[in-house]
Amino acid sequence: MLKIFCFAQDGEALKKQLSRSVSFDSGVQDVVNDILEQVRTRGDAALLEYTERFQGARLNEMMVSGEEIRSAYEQVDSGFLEVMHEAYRNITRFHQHEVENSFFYEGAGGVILGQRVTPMQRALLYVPGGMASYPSSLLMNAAPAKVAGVRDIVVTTPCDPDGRVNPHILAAAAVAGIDSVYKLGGAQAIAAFAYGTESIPKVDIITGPGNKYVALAKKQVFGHVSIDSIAGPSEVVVIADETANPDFIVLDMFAQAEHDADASAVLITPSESLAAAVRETARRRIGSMLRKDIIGSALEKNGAIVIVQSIEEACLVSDMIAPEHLELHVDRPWDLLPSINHAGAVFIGSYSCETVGDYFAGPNHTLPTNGTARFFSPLSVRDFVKHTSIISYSKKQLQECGKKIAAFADYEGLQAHAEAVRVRLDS
Ligand code: HSO
Ligand code: ZN
Repeated sequence: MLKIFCFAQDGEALKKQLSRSVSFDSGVQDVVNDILEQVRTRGDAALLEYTERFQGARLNEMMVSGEEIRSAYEQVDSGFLEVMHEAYRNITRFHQHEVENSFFYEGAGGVILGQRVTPMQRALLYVPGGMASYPSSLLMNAAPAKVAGVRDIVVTTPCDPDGRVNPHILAAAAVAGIDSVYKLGGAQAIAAFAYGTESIPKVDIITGPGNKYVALAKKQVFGHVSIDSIAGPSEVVVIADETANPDFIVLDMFAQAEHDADASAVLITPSESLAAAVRETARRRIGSMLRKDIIGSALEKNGAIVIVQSIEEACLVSDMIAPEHLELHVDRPWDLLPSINHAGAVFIGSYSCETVGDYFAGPNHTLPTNGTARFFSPLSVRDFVKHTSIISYSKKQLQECGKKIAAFADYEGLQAHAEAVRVRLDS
């Protein structure tokens, strides 16, 4: 199930094992384009037709009532509510550190320049249905939007054929203080909130994971609205030395693999004995896992143990992968940090397991996947704000530099630009 590769000798085979294509096939493209176009032009009517076709639900009301949210909150286990509240506080606190201030300063000649940071007004948080319907993702999407100051935060998640929504998701919405929850899913939901319909006001940003239809729809509406990054199958890399605990490593690899059969989990180590122990432990433990089929196929397709010559080489290999999650199970984990350039989140030491970050620690669990940690960042407050430049010149200040600015415009052959300055110099 977990193949062992030697980095120096099996480079090509390893590359093949770890290469992951995320292209959308043209069938999916056509379906999504059609849905986007229908909802854009026919609004609610198309939205409700698709909801009936894909979710099997005939909706009279697209929103979950306040009463349903309250009763879900009361119905779920109190221990679950407590841990969600505590996690939400941790996530909020982390995101408060990201808040960016507006700035103003005096430029040459006393002109005033600056940048205002203001929140987007309306955000949609998409929460998938089915196996990947995670209350934790709702909390992770809600906290940075709230901290950014977004006024209207709405959630949408597909309902079942009876029009019911997962109560754990509703309880998470209540924990995050969100009372607008829609029962819509799929590309049709993305279209409705990106373009607006008779009953759904357009939003400014759409975030949250979804299946390939949702992902492609988000990609297509980008520009019309803002979006977070497109989530691909998720991945973990573990760098470990001979001091590491094979049980910890195996369960962390399984934790990533149980998300879906396209997930990937890779151990990189200079220790051959650790490699053998991890492979053996994985073999022994997989039979007891509830999601053993998913874990087995993820590890078969996208799992690997890579033997390297040194921990330094392990960091290089990890940087080549640019993983979403990187765990450091080594004797002096902080020492490796300067050698890591590309990773969505780094988990320092063998007790900082990914599960802690997925649910509780505070940093966002929406992370760049599929090698995009080279240029993308975790979901943050920055995604929910925008920047406005401020420029203030007095008449005297313009007179001091107006001539050369007009000349600049002349060089570009833009007469009106030049005259717009000169008319003020003469006034
Ligand atoms: N590991 C996922 C997030 C998650 N895990 C949600 C459990 N629930 C992101 O890669
Ligand atoms: Zn997870």
